[in-house]
Amino acid sequence: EVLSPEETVAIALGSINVSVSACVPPPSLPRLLIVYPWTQRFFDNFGNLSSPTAIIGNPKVRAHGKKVLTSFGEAIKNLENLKATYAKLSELHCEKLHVDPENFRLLGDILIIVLAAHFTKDFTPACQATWQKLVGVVAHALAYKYH
Ligand code: HEG
Repeated sequence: EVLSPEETVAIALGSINVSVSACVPPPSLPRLLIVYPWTQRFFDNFGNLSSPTAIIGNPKVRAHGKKVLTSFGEAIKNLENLKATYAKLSELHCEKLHVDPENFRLLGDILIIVLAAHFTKDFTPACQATWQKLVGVVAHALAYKYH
């Protein structure tokens, strides 16, 4: 899926009524690890992931979730040039981390759910539609260097 010029501008100007930084308080990475427990295997050096409480309280998970969201924020600033923006990260996730790109989609969907739970009725269907596209293009760009 491709973002229309209008959508690109809407995201870049922050005129859609949620922002990535605003969603840092309800984090999405712990949810990924809780809802899809097999994703925990990528983080086996992160310490205690033995229960939802442990995952939510784990400082390494928290720090990493922030890193991922910050990087996600980069996408919003570089919508015209996503493949180049994520080329290095795509290589890292493929060649070193061996993260199946399906997980990018799962994380994108989790992010949408977190946004919906947090912003409730402000997260309108139109707003969701734009975010679905955004997480789609990010997942696509991150999978670009896979072979
Ligand atoms: Mg990834 C490292 C971004 C999804 C597993 N991820 C990183 C890093 C960034 C990043 C910026 C740090 C790179 C570095 O240190 O140079 N990740 C990123 C984005 C997205 C994503 C933008 C999707 C939107 N990552 C993702 C998913 C998984 C995953 C779905 C696994 C289920 N990432 C992963 C692991 C590391 C990174 C295991 C290394 C963590 C570490 O050991 O510190």
